[in-house]
Parts: sequence; C-alpha cells; structure tokens
Amino acid sequence: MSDFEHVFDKPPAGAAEDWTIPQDWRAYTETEHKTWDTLYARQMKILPGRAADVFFKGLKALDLNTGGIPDFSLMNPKLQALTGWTVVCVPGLVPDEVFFDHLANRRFPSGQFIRKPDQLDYLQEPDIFHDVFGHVPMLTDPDFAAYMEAYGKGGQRAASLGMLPNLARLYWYTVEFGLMQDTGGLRIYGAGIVSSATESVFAIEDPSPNRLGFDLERVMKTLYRIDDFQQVYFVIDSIEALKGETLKDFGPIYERLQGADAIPIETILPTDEVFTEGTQAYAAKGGRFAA
Ligand code: HBI
Ligand code: FE
Repeated sequence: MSDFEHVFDKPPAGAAEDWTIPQDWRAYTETEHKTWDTLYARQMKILPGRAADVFFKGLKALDLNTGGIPDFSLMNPKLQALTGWTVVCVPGLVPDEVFFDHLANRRFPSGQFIRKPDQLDYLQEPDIFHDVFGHVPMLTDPDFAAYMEAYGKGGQRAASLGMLPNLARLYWYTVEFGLMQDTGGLRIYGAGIVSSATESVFAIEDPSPNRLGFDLERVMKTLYRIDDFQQVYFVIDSIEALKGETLKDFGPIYERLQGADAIPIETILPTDEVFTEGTQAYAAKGGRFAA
C-alpha cells in the first residue's frame, strides 16, 4: 500500500515497457503552466548567491524560462548537444532498476505532472519542476553528466550485491542535497535544494544543520531523512572531484561497508572536516511539524 498518487508496481496503462510516457505538452492547462512560472520566478529571486555557478550556467544554456512548462521536444536537442543526455517522461517514481537503466543510458526520467497550486512548498513525489528545474541544469555539465551515468551503472551492480541502501545515500547527499565550494563560497548544486524555496535558504544560512566535508565512505554510511530539511549537508570541492570519486572501484568499499554500522544523521566524527557544527535547533523543535 502506498499513499503516493503516482507510484505503480508495473508500467501503468499507456506507459511503455521502460515506463516512459509521452509528455503530451499540449495537454498542460493554463494553471499548470502558471505553477511552473510561479515556482521559477520564486527560485530566481532566492538562488543568486546561494546556488552554484554551474547550475546557473546550465539553466541559461537550456533557456527554460520561455513561459510555462518546458516542451521536451525543444529542450532535449539543446541538452543532447551538450552532454548526450535527454529527458524522458515517466508517470512518477519508477522501480530502482528501471531508474538505473535510464541513467546508465544518459536518459533522465522526469515526472510528467506538476504539483497542485496548494502544494507549492512541499510535496513528497518528484514532479516536473523538481526534476527539470532541479536536475536538468546540472546534466549540461560534462563532469556531472558522467557522474550520473556512472551512478546508473553502479546502481545495477549495487543492487545485485545488496548495497543499494549505501549507494542511495551517495545519491541523496550529492545529486539531491549536495553543497559545493564555489568561487563565491558555499553553494547549492543538489536538485532537492535548488527546487525548494525554503530549503534553499535553510541549507546555506540556517545555523541548525551540520555542514561537513564530503567523504565517499562516510556518506555511504550516513542515514538520511526524506520528510524534512536535512540535518547534515556534505560539501564537495568541485564537480570534477565528485566525478573522480565514482571512477574508483566500489568493490573494496562495499566489502568494508558490509559489517559497518550506519552513522546517525546528526553525528560529527573526529575525522570529519567541519564547515559548520550545527545547533540542530530546527530538528530539536520538531522541524516542519513544530507547533
Ligand atoms: N524514480 N522517477 C523517479 N525518480 C527518482 O529520483 C527515483 C525513481 N526511482 C528510484 C529512485 N529514484 C531511487 O530510489 C534510486 O536512486 C535508488
Ligand atoms: Fe530528485
């Protein structure tokens, strides 16, 4: 059983074997296009000085602000020319192995739907705004493009070794909630942050969360939460350095991780490089469920 509206066990009616569906861009309503425009304009006020240069560069290259939800038939040729990636539509969350197969072939699966006007600030499932505004600009960067392909290929292997929880943590703390050192200071590159008005501010400015230097094995052991702002963010030196990490053979890493305990979210280890020792005040007060 699932509370999610867009989660299915097998490709729903109208979906192909690989779970893709047509975007059917003409079927989006005026309200849906307006929702995109509202979210886009809001993020463009918040992100300067907070999101990474590489994100803005990608956004500009794709020209996603032509009014309303982007038409993939116009966006994909630009993206494909830059890094060979394309974006395909899916009905919602797809099974892990389907997700990995798309990534391994440089196809990014995006939700086809957009959130309702009363869900502008929070939704659990990835919609087209999170997937396209959040993820696709980064896919124009050649190093990030290679990292995501490697993740897809690694996912297939991790699944067969029972190491998927560890690899999923890497995705979470980089692709979704990553911070990086940039020319101007600490900046966001994670899609879960750049697509959220409130977390974009929280991740950079709030005194609550820990901000720690990225360490591959450490991250693969760290628990995470999916229902609220993160309690820890990991900071990479550059996208190129991140790509370098995934060129390592994960075999020996997985062997070391086999018996290792998971690290609680708020823990700071003596070996951590500490950018911010957070107060954890936000989480202590009950987070978004606070009275
Ligand atoms: N499906 N559409 C979609 N988007 C995701 O981000 C996604 C998914 N299925 C599985 C998944 N992510 C993750 O559980 C994997 O990274 C492990
Ligand atoms: Fe995402």
